[in-house]
Amino acid sequence: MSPLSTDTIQALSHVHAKPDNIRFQYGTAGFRTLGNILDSVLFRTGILAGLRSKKLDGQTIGVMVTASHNPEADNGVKLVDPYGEMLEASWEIYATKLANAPDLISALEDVIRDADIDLSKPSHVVYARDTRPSGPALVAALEDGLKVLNVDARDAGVTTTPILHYLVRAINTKGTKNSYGEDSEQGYFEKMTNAFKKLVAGRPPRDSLLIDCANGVGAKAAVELSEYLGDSLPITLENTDTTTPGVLNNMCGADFVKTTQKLPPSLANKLKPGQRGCSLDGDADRLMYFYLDERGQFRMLDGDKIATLVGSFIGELVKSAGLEDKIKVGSVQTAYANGASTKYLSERLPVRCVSTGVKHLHHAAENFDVGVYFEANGHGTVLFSPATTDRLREYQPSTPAQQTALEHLINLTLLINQAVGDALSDMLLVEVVLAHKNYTGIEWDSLYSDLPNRLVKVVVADRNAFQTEDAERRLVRPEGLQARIEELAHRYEGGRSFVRPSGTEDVVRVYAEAVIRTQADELAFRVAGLVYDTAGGDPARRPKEFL
Ligand code: NG1
Ligand code: ZN
Repeated sequence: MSPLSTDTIQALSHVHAKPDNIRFQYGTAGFRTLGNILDSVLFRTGILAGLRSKKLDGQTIGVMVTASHNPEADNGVKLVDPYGEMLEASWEIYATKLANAPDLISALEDVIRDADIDLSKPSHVVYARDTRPSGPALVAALEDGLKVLNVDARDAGVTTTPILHYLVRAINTKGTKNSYGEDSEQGYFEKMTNAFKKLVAGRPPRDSLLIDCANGVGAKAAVELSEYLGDSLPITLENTDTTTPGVLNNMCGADFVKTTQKLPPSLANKLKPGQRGCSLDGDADRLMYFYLDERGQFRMLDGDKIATLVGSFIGELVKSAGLEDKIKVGSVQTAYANGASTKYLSERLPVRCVSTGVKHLHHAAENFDVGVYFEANGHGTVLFSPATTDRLREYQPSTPAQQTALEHLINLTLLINQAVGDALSDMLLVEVVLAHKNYTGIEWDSLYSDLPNRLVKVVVADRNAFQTEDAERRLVRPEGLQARIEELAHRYEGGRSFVRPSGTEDVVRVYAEAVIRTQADELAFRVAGLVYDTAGGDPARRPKEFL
């Protein structure tokens, strides 16, 4: 085992000094906070990525520098494991430990010992960043970290989170039976658009889809995508400004649409009634659809609507292919899924509820032959198990109709980015289903009616005082609070409310839904008030709506 080059580490960790009095935490989305305090974290994450690759015998690890849908001044970093999945949970602890260590060298020695890492192994890392202004400096700090272990590193430049995940998986599966595709952006776009073109071949031409790119990196990817799509799907790109300071995710993008349940003002005179529109988030892994109805009212088609559309379509294809006894399609949601979507899906597929966070959804989806998972906020994908992919490849259909359905299923395995939720791939998937069903947004929306709902944030002294069970649907701490929430929820028709601490922000989130809009709002604010009071908030700062 070659020793650590402690002199280099000392020198560089001096350059990338850790700020005092800040505690960093590798959470569900990696490290995420203000971009201007992350320099030391990026340097240390570079070293960690090298160690992770050595631990995995030199397989390529991904590093993505992004703060997704968060404000432009924020930034973050997360590691991607070899098949494009999230970093293994036990390593999140190492990440946090290294980021906070006063003595980096001794912390590194601990990690190396604890994880039993052989430093003489090779290490490979591929990294990318979104369009945030703090990105270049943070990438430079990351590169210094990568130098410490002489990592063989590849800069994937400015690209989307899902493309980085795709690259990681493509690099690590190159030349194997499970080869995921060419390890380049071109490979990504060709794979996806070739499958899309086959899936929509012979369908009537679609009217133009308007894409809100959140003024982020999705704009760059969408421009490229449109070239590969040619006339197979007409698209119009909006909010593509990646250079004006302050515009990223500002009053636009998937998170704005989901949290405000409104059309981004910049699209007001652009989206025609009945036209399909969609919003990406700042790193293009979330997708929200919407349209304006005949009265000009905004109608949102969120992750739940996508899950129901896609889940039932794939279920039908499996049936048409004559494979329903061999391939079980299931769906995974979180407690944030609209109750109406859960009802709709449960009548068609097995549905599981898991804790918030992509890794929980992803793992649960792996337990189905085909697992459809989407968070209500528009992050999700579909996983085909390796056995299912083999089965599709080997299956001999007995009728032309079965043959057609089989080909569609195989093309879906190529269209869908199975490494991670991918707004562009999900968007093409939605477009395929709409083309097959000959649906506009209106028909899609009419499959079921969302229960009105409201999500509220509450700032409390210590969010760790809130502990949950049953996939976060019930609070076990603070004691007694759950019973009071239920007591409130029972007063409203279709009332449901739950409370959990956020994994990405220092807040507690309150969700409520009910049959009537005003009641959903009232329930949310009453529960929020309850949380605020129970958690000992300062009465002077108790938000007015809670009263
Ligand atoms: P937290 O902050 O733990 O609620 C948020 C989203 C998650 C997930 C993560 C990662 C909601 C209510 N929560 O988590 O769904 O996307 O961010 O980005 O949307
Ligand atoms: Zn994102």
